[in-house]
Amino acid sequence: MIINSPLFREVNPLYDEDSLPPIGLGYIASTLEIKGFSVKLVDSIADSISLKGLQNIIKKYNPSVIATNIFTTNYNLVKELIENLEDQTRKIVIGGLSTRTLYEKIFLWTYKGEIDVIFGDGELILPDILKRKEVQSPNDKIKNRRYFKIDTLSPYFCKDISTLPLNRSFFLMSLSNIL
Ligand code: B12
Repeated sequence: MIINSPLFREVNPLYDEDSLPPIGLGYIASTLEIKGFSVKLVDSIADSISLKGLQNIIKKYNPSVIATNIFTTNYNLVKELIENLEDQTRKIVIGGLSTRTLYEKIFLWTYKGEIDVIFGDGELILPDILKRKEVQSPNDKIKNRRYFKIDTLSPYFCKDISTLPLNRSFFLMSLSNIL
């Protein structure tokens, strides 16, 4: 399950900005799908899903892996979501540009299971991480926490985004399809 993380705890009726599709998460979902993984993209922003709503969706689908973005602005919400997961054996992957500065804090989350943090392009490394066949060593690690930096030297760096698959139907999912 790939999650565009919520910005608010509750549904905020005053938040009326148009949402744009999370294109980076779409690239990740598309590559995983092509590699044979069963993928669901849950967009908490487009579908105005509260933290509680998201917890219910996770419970319903019971995914073995949760991959979510994180922003400096919703760090505490994502931390709360992950730390309070009932099943703490799921693999968690956290990505997004702010992970470069947040990863050491994420390493300290009380979640009992594995957490991998990825800074930079996620679509090429994630399938290998899920198959446990990464060809790049973590840039940092402690116990069951690892941090990968995908920079221009990484084998997982996407040199030309135009050559990568993007299945836009991932963006059409609305709440009625999820619940
Ligand atoms: C376009 C854009 C938006 C658009 C569309 C966002 C969207 N839904 O995708 C809008 C205007 C809606 C937006 C909103 C916000 N944005 Co914005 N946005 C951008 C911008 C300009 C480009 C992002 C983009 O599309 N890149 C191209 C795609 C292909 O790459 P990508 O998204 O980075 O994703 C790749 C990697 O980062 C990585 N990755 C990303 N997420 C994940 C998750 C996992 C699990 C993994 C493994 C990897 C991974 O893999 C992806 C594929 O390679 C960036 C700045 C930038 N130059 O990148 C800021 C930026 C990402 N946004 C930022 C922020 C803060 C926000 C908001 C939280 C602001 C707010 N308070 O409302 C919201 C979040 C809304 C949301 N969750 O959708 C910050 C994030 C840094 C931070 N402070 O945490 C940035 C870096 C701008 C900045 N410098 O402040 N944003």
